[in-house]
Amino acid sequence: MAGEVDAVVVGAGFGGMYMLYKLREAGFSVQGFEAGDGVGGTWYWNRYPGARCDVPSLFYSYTWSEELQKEWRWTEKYAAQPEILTYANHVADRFDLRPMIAFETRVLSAHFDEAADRWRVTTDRGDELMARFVVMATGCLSTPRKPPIPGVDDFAGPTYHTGAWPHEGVDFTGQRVAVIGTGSSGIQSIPQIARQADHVTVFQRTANYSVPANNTPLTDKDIEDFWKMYPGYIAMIKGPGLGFGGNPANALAATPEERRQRFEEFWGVGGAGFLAAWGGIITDLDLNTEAADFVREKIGETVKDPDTAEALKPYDHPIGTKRICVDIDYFETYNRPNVTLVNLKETPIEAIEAHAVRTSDATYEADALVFATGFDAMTGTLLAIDIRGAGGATLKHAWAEGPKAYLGLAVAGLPNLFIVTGPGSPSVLSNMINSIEQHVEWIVDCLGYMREHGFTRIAADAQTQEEWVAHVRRVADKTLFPRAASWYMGANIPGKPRVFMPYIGSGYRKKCADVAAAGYEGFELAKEPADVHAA
Ligand code: N01
Repeated sequence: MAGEVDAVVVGAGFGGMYMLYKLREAGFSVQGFEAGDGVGGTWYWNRYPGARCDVPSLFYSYTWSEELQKEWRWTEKYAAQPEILTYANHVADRFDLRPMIAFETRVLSAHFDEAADRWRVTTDRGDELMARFVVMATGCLSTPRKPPIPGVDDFAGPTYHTGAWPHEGVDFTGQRVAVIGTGSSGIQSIPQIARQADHVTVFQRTANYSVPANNTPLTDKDIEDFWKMYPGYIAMIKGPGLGFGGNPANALAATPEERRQRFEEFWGVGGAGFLAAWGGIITDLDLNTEAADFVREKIGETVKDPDTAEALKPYDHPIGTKRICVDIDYFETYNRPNVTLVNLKETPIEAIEAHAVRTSDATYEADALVFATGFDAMTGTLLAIDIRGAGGATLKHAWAEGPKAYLGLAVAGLPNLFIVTGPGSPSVLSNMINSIEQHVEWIVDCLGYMREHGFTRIAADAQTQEEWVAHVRRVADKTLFPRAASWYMGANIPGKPRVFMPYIGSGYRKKCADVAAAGYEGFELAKEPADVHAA
């Protein structure tokens, strides 16, 4: 493919699909590229057993088409991956998005041609396309990562990564399976694998907090109730933007019994909402410790073997500072006779061998190996593309000390390039669908404004970007988040700069709207390559 379009959109997950739709509706010519052979992004790749949404599905749906909302019927409170992928396919068909997407095509580079104010985009299929704008809808968790364990490629049997699971599924019947990693993906898949396999050995480096999903089928009454509160929900998500944190005053004014009572109530409801039992869990260490103690108690009550229970209790980070997990029968699974927990804090993995995982004190034979070891989050996928902006400046260089993006939407030095839910925006600590919609709408409005006013170039101002990045850090530093070695901090990748990446302050949407209303304050706009002026 060659030629020119107004915009290239990279990725056909929920961000890319809506971006393509909105750009087409606004009259822009657009080409999408997607590495997979279908739409759905994270829900296309993460097909591991037990993969399921941890946001209630009624709220994990696009809101931009009320007809779509009304005609789609989720079957469970937390939909499983196949149902979410079916939804993504339904959207692609209903809105005729597929003709705009080149599937099984990976974007390799995007170089900005300053003389033409256009990007030259190339792919692994030899495409070379010119585009005024590039939108990276590449997802926050889309580069799966295998850890650099000695012998990692020496295993003789099949190996799988939860983030790139075979489409045809995996039958573990009769097998001894080793699972490395106990984040959300491990916690969701281990119970399912244990039901099928002969034996499962779980290699846990960091114990994790997990709350039962208490998943249920969705009833007509649930749907009716949803529609009753829908206007309020829409008003909330279109409002100024909620922050992440909250004030512990109410919790601290309550008695310990009252606090516990509320933890019980929220535990009973289930899901990540447990962290909202009291405002301030994520900012006040004493309150956080009470919540963490409560979860540790629950683990102790559930897991019968006391040593296993103790090993499963997280002590090394405040609750919520790593993504809280939502599970179905996770801790119960350790009561099965065919499941063994290996605590890597006591006996670290030394090597992977042809038929086993060897730790400092034992060798665990395995027929199959599952890596539930996460992603190079938020930056890995973008940095894998050779992105060169004005003056040949590379994204790699710009982000050498950690990701910097104004509002998480644009990077100084990379004109006319936008990121959907990039670092410095609420992204992974918000409902992703809501945040995607807000970014897509902001970007399309921006392109419309430029078209209307004859601008051909927009770039984030470097100083304004620095101030935003500092603000993002200051807000995070007021919470307990930086205390965890989490992927939010880049801590899961050796050598990755430790920067807290999502924005957790309040008023984010209002800030974006104010920036736009002021003629894109903090951005430089130009009509000709030579005519750059601050907005
Ligand atoms: O990945 P993770 P994930 N040796 O990075 C361990 C979203 N998601 O795929 O913590 C041994 O959280 C690592 O140990 P440690 C969600 O946002 C959502 O599970 O680094 N172990 C950890 O236990 C989530 O947060 C859903 O000490 C090693 C695990 O691997 C994000 O995706 C479902 C290791 C990685 O956990 C990522 O989740 C699934 C090593 N060398 C995912 N290296 C929903 O429910 C790493 N580990 C919607």
